[in-house]
Amino acid sequence: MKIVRADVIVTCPGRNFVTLKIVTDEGLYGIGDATLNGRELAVASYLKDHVCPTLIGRDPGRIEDIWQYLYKGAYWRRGPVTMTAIGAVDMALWDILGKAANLPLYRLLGGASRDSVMVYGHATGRDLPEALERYAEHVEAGYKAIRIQCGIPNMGSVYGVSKRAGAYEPATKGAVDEQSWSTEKYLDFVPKLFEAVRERFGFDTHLLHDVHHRLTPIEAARLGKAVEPYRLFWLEDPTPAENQAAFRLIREHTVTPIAVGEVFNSIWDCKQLIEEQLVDYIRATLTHAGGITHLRRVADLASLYQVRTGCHGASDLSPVCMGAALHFDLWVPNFGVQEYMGYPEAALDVFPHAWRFERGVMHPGEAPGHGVDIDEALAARYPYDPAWLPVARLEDGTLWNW
Ligand code: GCO
Ligand code: MG
Repeated sequence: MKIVRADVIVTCPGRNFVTLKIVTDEGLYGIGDATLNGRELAVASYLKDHVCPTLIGRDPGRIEDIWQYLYKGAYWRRGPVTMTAIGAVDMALWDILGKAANLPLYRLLGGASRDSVMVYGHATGRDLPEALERYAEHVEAGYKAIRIQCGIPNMGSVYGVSKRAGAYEPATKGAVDEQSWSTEKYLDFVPKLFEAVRERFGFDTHLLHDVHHRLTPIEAARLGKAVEPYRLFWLEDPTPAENQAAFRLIREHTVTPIAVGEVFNSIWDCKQLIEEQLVDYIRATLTHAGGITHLRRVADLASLYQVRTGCHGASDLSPVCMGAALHFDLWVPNFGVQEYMGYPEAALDVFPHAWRFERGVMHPGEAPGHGVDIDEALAARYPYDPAWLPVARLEDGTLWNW
């Protein structure tokens, strides 16, 4: 079998997605997600201009060799744009392999390690009563794990909370959304939020929260310690993780479990965090961390240190990534949880999929490959629509971590 075409499809069915389609001389094709939120066209160009031409004529079954070729052959290693492009190629090649073998991807990886995949949903409110209402809806829908984010009193806007009611989407059209941040107000309020959740719903659901890189290590340590009575499943991205050693400080002070890594793109970003057991869950996912071939290496390293996976699954990762991730999750021995935010209706139509959600768990389905396709005619009806991720500033105007 030979690769005869590789096309990049950019579409905006409710939000922007970049998809790579690799076609073989035998008519089989595979697709991969190449969406890097807010920087979509950089990856589209990287693929179109620098990767697709080099794929033509190759044997799509040589997945490892193609991965190494794209990683080492670029000379310029790692980085989100390169690794997202490699991730898309890798996902598409595994899809082709599954179709050629007539097997669902999870079976190629080694078969199911569990019956279904536990996912966590987002309960988000502009204030405490609204956040608790959303939490109640998730409990009703059968979620076993729920992330809570809430507007902070006297703070204009905060990560994870939409200004309007309805689904949260960080990227905005037109001007960049500039949000303001006060660590003091946040740290004062957030323990009360968790207390209210446990008071109303007890301890039957796993409770998660995303700090979104906003605290310094010692502030994160203080928060982790303060919220220990509420027994969080995880506290996510409590501080930026470029400096992996910074997490030692958090670990010295608290037993609240820590999840990190949605912005990571390679094993090198989390090597120290894993080897020193500074985190409990690794959030890297297929699209941004080099596909199945690479994420499998990350998960295997993590398993040596009892670190579990918690793949990023925001709606800016396409339904293609969701499908492939569910196969990965069904197989990976050291699975923790999978994020699932849901998708706009139009996106679900553009990407016909075998995966399904039922009462807090998901399954990738039994279709050969990863089980997600793209309706190209429909995709063409939703042209690219530029959108920006927000930035955050301290109340005095200093640029902060969004
Ligand atoms: C999460 C993430 C997302 C990111 C988004 C950026 O935990 O789901 O923090 O909401 O902000 O993926 O594009
Ligand atoms: Mg996050």
